[in-house]
Amino acid sequence: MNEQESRAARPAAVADRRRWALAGLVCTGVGVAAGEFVAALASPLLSPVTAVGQAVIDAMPGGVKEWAVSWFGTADKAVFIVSLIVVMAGAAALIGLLERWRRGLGLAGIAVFAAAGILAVATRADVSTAAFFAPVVAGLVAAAMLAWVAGRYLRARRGAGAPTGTSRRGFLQAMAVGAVVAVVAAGASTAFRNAAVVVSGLRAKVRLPRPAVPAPPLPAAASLDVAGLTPLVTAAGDFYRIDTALLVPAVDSSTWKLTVTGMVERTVELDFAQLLAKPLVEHYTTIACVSNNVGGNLVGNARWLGWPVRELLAEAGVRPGADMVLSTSTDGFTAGTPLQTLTDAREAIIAVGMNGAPLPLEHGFPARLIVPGLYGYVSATKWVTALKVTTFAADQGYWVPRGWSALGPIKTASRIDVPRDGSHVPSGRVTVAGVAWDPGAGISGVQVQLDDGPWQDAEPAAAINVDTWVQWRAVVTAGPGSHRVRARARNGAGVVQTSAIAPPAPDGATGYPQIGFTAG
Ligand SMILES: Nc1nc2c(c(=O)[nH]1)N[C@H]1C(S)=C(S)[C@@H](COP(=O)(O)O)O[C@H]1N2
Ligand SMILES: [Mo]
Repeated sequence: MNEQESRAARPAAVADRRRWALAGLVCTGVGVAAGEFVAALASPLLSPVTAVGQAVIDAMPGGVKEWAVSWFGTADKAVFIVSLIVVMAGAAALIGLLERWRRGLGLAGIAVFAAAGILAVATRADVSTAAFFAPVVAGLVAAAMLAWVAGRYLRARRGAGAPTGTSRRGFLQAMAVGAVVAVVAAGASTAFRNAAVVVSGLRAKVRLPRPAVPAPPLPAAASLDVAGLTPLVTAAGDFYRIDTALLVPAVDSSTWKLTVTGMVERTVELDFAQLLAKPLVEHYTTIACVSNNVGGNLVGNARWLGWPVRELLAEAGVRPGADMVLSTSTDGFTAGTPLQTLTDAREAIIAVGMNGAPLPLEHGFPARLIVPGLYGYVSATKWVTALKVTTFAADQGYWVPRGWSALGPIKTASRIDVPRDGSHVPSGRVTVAGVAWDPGAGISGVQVQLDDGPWQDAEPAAAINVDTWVQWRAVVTAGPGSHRVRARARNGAGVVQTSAIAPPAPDGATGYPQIGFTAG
């Protein structure tokens, strides 16, 4: 190498290093933005980057925090966030340089980044498991992009000596596109998360009124003491969630309105404060999803607080000829509910409370419908904003043109929770327990069958009311070996659930639930 070459090589090496640093920055940035976006979808109140920041703050010795406050005063948070971004950007550029130095080393750096994200997320309270995907997605996206960019760059350099002309332009274009993608994804997740934070703040301020008609206290005899049995009342955090919303709608309760239109004497409009001021009833109702398989867990029981739909419809004055109410959510979901189920004696309500708290965002804050006896897809509209009194001939709910039945009464069903399917238990007397439901009709009995033996009566617990599931238990005698247990419920009208096996579509699965276990 002569004088001239080495002088030319030095700036080329600097430019090369700069490019690798830029690649590290952009690839990591795209990964982090992708992770933020996934987190916003999965768990709107969780931001992995914020979690990392929070973890750093939590880990800081008190002295450092005081020093920061004394130096920066109320700007300490802003200073901290800027420092965090600078440090992260530095680390990201370093990742690019590491990759330049030794292929794979930058990828290892990304893995360290992702691991830090996972640790930070894990330290946050009440985080859904889905939130753990975010740092993983961030790491995979960043690593894939860096590997791709590095591969292309090296190939271009090998082909054309130093990357000049088209290959350099291509590289810069890729970096520009990556930067735009990162900014858009980060912006979208931030905007969405801010909305969720604002609405969560509104929700936290809601003071639910005392019910005009409280639910009677739970009968002590309604809960059986069997380990592994589904709790009588499902905690909001354990309640199944089904909806078509990609992002949990963040509905501002201060501007929310419910309007009643269609075949009515007068249009009625109700805001959240007016709804809370109505005489509210409290009622335990078990709701179920039509997609629930036999033995599945898309069913839950909660204490709902709300205003009877029949009262609202009476204010509007339903005109003759109507037979359906089409409810619409902010996200465009609709459900077609038979008018009669909203006007008869059952507690069909515009619910604002779930187990004593305002509805969680995921379950329809600020208001949703709950109609005892109907599958959710034809009745339980979350984030509900409009009721249109209409006819089945004129309108269809969201799932009907997609192949599901226009009418969706919940079918008599039972589930075996204990023993767990596939478990091993001591032989002899084996406790079998589960839940059974037929909202509207109630449950009058449950039977179980061990292998091909006779059906024997189980002991149902006391019912809360006809709209909720009941727990039940039985004792079977099982010798050593493998066994099968089936169950069947009898509803309040004396009708036993059908043994005919049917899939969920178009109007709900049927068949006896069955589990297998070994004894010995
Ligand atoms: N806005 C809206 N409401 C909806 C749905 C939906 O997709 N969007 N799904 C319905 C279905 S299919 C069911 S089973 C219930 C589930 O209510 P949960 O998520 O509170 O358990 O909500 C109903 N309400
Ligand atoms: Mo559903």
